[in-house]
Parts: sequence; C-alpha cells; structure tokens
Amino acid sequence: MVADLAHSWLIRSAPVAAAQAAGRPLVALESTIIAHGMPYPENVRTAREVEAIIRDLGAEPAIIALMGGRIRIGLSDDELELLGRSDQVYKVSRRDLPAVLAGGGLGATTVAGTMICAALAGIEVFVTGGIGGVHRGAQETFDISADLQELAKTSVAVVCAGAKSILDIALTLEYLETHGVPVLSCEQDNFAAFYTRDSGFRADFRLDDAAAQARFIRTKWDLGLAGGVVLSTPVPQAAAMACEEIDALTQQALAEAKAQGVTGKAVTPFLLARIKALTGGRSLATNIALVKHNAEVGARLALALAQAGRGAGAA
Ligand code: PSU
Ligand code: MN
Repeated sequence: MVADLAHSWLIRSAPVAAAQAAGRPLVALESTIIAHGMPYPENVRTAREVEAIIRDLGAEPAIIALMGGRIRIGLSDDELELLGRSDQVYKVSRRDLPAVLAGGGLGATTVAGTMICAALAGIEVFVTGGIGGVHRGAQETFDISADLQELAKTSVAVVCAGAKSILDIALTLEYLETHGVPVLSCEQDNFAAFYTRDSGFRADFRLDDAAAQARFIRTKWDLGLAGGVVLSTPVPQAAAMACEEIDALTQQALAEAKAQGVTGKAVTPFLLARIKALTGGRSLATNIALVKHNAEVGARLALALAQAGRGAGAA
C-alpha cells in the first residue's frame, strides 16, 4: 500500500513516539526557519525555547527535517544543533522531497514540506513563523510559494503570524480563497503581517477561542473537505515593528534582490537576511517573539483538537 510505503520513510524520536502512543497532542515545527530563516545560534536557541513552550502547555513538539535518507519527526539536541549549524542544508518543499530523501542529504522542510511530513505522521497542527505566499511582482516572475498549493490539498492546520510582509498579501489571500483554504484569525479581525500586527486585510473568520478553532477545523475535515486551515495570530504588541519602517526596508531589500538576480527558493531567505541586517537585528527579535507566540496558540489548538469530538453531534 502507498501509505505503508510512505510510512517506511518516517522515523519518530522517542519522545514523539511515546506521546503518540499515549494519545498526547503533537505540534509539528518546521526546520527551514531554523536552517535558512534565522542565523546560528539564535535559530537553535529559539527552536529549543519553542519546544519548551509547547511542552509546558501539555503538548509534544516535533521538529521535522530530513536526515540520512529518512523523514525525522522530532530531533534530539545534537540533531537540532547539526541542522542549525550546517551550511549544507537543502531547503525542501514538495518538489525537493524525493531528491533529498533518495540522496540521503540534510534537508530543512518549508511550510509545504513540513505539512506533507506532518500529515504522514498523523500530526494535525503545525506552528511556523509566516507562511509563504504570492510574491510582489508575481505577474512577471510567477513566484508563488508552493506553500499555498500545499494548503489547498494537505489537511494540517498551520498556525502563523500571517504571511511575510515581503509578499503581496492581497494576492496571497485571493489565492487561498480560490483554493478553498479558510483563513482564521485570533486576537484581531485582520490577517496578521508577520513583523507587524495588521496586514490591512480581514481574515475570513475570527475565532479567538481554541475550542472554537478546533470545532471549525474538525467540521471541515469531518465533511471530507481535505486541505489545510491557516490560523493567523499577530506578533505581540511589544515586539511588533513599525509599519513604515518595515515597508521601506522591504522595498529596499526587494530592489537589491532584483539587482542581484536572486530568484527561486533563494528569494525568501535573501529578503529575511537583508531585512535583519538593515534593522540591525531588530527584525530577528521580532521574528523570534512571533514564533514563540504562535507556539502558544498552536499548543492550545492541538489540545483543543484532541478534545473535540467528531461528527455533528459533537458540536
Ligand atoms: N517563516 C519564517 N521564516 C522562514 C519561512 C517562513 O519566519 O524562513 C520559510 C518557510 O519555510 C516557508 C518558506 O515555507 O520560508 C517559503 O519559501 P518560498 O517563498 O521560497 O516558498
Ligand atoms: Mn518562491
């Protein structure tokens, strides 16, 4: 069977296997944010702090990455260190999974790659920083993150602080609507904007309470409506950046990317690194704060989903 074959590629860490056996809720974490989204050692430190936040709330974290020709669900401290330090890590989206698994290299999974692996491992909730989306100027470059197609078909709830401000948020939301991906927001009506709280665009549905979010998601999946759900929550006020500042710096970083001919999967890491340099590291502090906050929201959602019954009678 295809499913059994796929499962033969998975290796769960001992804590993840124990949590699943005990029926404790799991929260998947991506590794591209570790390997390509943040510098060492902040990346590894942040990953450990995010894991602790999730554990303290009663769920089990599972960092997902590719190592030694297997999909690893949960990493040891040494494995996390290797991923965070190495400059030989592939950025793995749907397209790249077979190449890196078959080749046995070190792979960091993007939102799309992590969703695929989380679904295979039976994990329903996944916490990231910001999802990929439709890039500004996509009408010329065709640069639309594979994250959006994955959200259209793979049934995992993705908790994020919106889409990165380097993107065209309006087009990203249009794309998600076209593909039937619900965008939920908690703590505010509008979709979040990663470094800043407000994208200026309304999310589809505001659900502040984890139990209500879980009911929404269960209902979608009960109905056989396969595909992901985006749950946006804004960066905490104290860590948010000023809109005008981030807008100006984003314009500058985008112009530099264009001038230097940066394309394809290098675009997002380039822009994040440039914005970090241009803000003297302040954007990294914001990035860390928003991921930690997302981890809290994700852990609460995982607990609520574990409690939420299935079927119409459960509501
Ligand atoms: N959010 C972050 N940092 C990141 C990313 C998201 O805070 O590094 C990564 C995610 O892995 C996302 C990817 O899937 O950027 C999108 O890349 P692209 O635009 O090339 O699809
Ligand atoms: Mn892209």
